[in-house]
Amino acid sequence: MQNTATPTHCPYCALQCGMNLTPAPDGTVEVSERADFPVNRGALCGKGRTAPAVLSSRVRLTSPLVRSGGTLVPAGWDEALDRIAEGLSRTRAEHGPDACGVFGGGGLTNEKAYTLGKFARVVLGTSQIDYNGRFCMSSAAAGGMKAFGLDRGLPFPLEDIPKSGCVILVGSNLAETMPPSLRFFTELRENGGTLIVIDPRRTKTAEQADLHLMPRPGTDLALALGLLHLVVAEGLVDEEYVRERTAGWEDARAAAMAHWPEYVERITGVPVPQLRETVRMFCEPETAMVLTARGPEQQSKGTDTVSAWINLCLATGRAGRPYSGYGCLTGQGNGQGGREHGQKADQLPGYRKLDDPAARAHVAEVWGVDPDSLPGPGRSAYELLDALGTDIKSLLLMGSNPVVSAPHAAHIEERIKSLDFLAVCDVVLSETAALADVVLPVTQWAEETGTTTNLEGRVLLRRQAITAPDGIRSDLEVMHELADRLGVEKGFPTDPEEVFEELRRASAGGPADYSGITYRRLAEENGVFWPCPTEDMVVHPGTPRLFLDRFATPDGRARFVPVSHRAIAEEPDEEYPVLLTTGRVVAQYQSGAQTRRVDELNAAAPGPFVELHPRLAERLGAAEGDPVAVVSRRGRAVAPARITLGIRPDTVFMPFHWYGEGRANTLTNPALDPTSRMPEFKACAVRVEAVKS
Ligand SMILES: Nc1nc2c(c(=O)[nH]1)N[C@H]1C(S)=C(S)[C@@H](COP(=O)(O)OP(=O)(O)OC[C@H]3O[C@@H](n4cnc5c(=O)[nH]c(N)nc54)[C@H](O)[C@@H]3O)O[C@H]1N2
Ligand SMILES: Nc1nc2c(c(=O)[nH]1)N[C@H]1C(S)=C(S)[C@@H](COP(=O)(O)OP(=O)(O)OC[C@H]3O[C@@H](n4cnc5c(=O)[nH]c(N)nc54)[C@H](O)[C@@H]3O)O[C@H]1N2
Ligand code: SF4
Ligand SMILES: [Mo]
Repeated sequence: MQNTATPTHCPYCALQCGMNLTPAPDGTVEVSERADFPVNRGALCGKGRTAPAVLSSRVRLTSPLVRSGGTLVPAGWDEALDRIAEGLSRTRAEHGPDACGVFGGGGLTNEKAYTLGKFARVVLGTSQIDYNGRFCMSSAAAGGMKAFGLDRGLPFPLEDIPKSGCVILVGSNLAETMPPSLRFFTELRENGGTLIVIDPRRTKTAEQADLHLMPRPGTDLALALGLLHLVVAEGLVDEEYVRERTAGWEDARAAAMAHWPEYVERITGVPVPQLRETVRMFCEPETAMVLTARGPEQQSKGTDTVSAWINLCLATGRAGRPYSGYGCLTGQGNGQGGREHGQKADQLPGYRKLDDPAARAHVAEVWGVDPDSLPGPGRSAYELLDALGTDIKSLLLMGSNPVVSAPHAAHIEERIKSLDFLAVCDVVLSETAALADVVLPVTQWAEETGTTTNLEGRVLLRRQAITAPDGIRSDLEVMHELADRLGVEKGFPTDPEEVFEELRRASAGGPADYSGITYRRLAEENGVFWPCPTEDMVVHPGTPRLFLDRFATPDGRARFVPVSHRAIAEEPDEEYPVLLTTGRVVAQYQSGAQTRRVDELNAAAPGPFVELHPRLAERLGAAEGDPVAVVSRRGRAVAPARITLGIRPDTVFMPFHWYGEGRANTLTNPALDPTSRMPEFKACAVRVEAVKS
């Protein structure tokens, strides 16, 4: 590698901030500002700035590990790969292909996600593949598909936000989860637009808002319905737009009208005057947006909740028009692309459906297999993890740490331990990798090339900047070697560009069409927005803005979906009187597998905590920093109290980045949304107890 700066992108969240990497003589790599990338214009959060720390061999895996006499010991690559091939073959021979499971991640590049889906279906012949994106944005994806016929997180670039008249941010704490994006909202307000934040906590994001609504966790559906009721009652429906560009209004209107403002106030705790003020601020300007994130989506009614917010946008003519629309703030580095190319249980590349005969025929042809050989849709992420040790006997895991991040995590940990065989590819020895029979050390962002698709639907090229230490191989090499050992010698290239060329063909003509995108274009342009089909003689410019002429439904109209309020799966009662909600802090990422290995980040966010209101703290007799126990029907977690007026008195909050006694997911409820199969991370019933020391 040369000693010059390589322009590339951050390994972590869905902003995919641009950065330059320069190798230093001591083998480390330096991050510097890359001002030409419009999403972050050089700005980085602490995680992005310190990401090179995880490249250091001090914290990472540098050799394959195999279990021997109960402990993991270093081994050679051939032995480790042979063990995995044997483990998977034995399961397949004894219990059939569906007894082999595969679990992926939204942090994997498009090339890896594509290859993992192909590996499951072509090499293992299993239907049992899903990934952690199911825990992330599956409700927004389902809601977007129903209404617009297409799921792309944001239908417009972030740079459109400052040009809008009003933005409602529902359950996003982007000041902590995507800090450089805060700039767009600051500019919005400087331009005279308004920001409304809906969050049960007064977060750093809420502090920026013109209006902050603090609903009870799990009541966003009722809130959106109440707002739509007021829109109708106050004569603010855009009748012409509804007539010209939508279908299904009457049923959605009737459902919303049952949600009187006073009734909604009782459910949500948001006073009627605030509901009226929200409607006024949203409807007065020419243009307005609603953006949702995990707050309203990670609920057992997340899909209906997203539908309710979309209905509000449609009734007011705020979708498919410039500087207006509904969007979801996708989370993981490749949260968007990771859900498009086939690691999801029901899906084939290009966002095609696995149960669509034409889609099967197209992809089977690209893969050179018989369409009938492709398995059908499999289980969703939580259901797959819950079936480990019973129906699923062996698991190949790449890009997730479910022992920390899955709901009802103690149960999932037991399920994982009961497997006949577990193989994990990771860059560090995560808590889940520590349970494996074989662990393979793989290359990371700065050591490999690949594409990701950011929250705007912008496909980006992450470039290799340094060479990986000896003894480490890429995920693509691992899949190539395993395919070979399992009798499939062709079709699993190790060169990412070769994989991308195949992905282009597999996605051609599908909803997420990448066929007009090449590595060369990505290197020259600052990303290309899909859909980008191949066209004769002309270069397709990509599609930064969707739906301006028509929605992606057969008749071009958006669909209203009639929805009604329903309770969370586990309402508080006498025994468990408090609501627990969970989320993130700025200095840690996800299960913490990577960021807990960075000193600077650990100093900023050393461990879990329980955020609670002074009134609740007083009832417990707990002072700031005292350990408190949070107990749900699934388990007990203990962490220091963090007392703040910035949370509802009926709610406690825990970040989920840690393992051990403070693991938030010991408590969470795996109740699933019926459509998206998203677990209810954002609301469950608990009691809080003082811990005597
Ligand atoms: N620092 C950091 N940044 C990250 C990540 C990380 O782990 N750490 N992860 C990335 C990923 S994968 C994702 S998905 C995104 C997530 O990004 P966000 O969605 O912004 O993150 P969360 O903290 O999970 O949830 C956002 C807010 O929802 C609120 N909330 C809780 N319950 C409810 C509710 O019932 N209704 C409403 N309206 N709000 C509620 C919480 O108080 C919280 O402030 O962040 C990405 N960026
Ligand atoms: N209570 C609660 N739980 C939650 C959430 C919540 O809000 N509350 N949010 C949920 C959400 S939105 C998400 S996205 C999930 C995320 O939770 P996880 O799925 O656990 O995500 P990560 O911690 O990012 O795990 C990624 C793992 O893959 C490794 N890795 C990174 N890059 C690569 C690579 O290129 N190849 C391979 N093989 N490995 C790699 C990392 O080291 C790490 O061990 O958590 C969910 N869990
Ligand atoms: S905001 Fe996200 S993409 Fe940007 S530097 Fe931070 S973690 Fe990386
Ligand atoms: Mo996520």
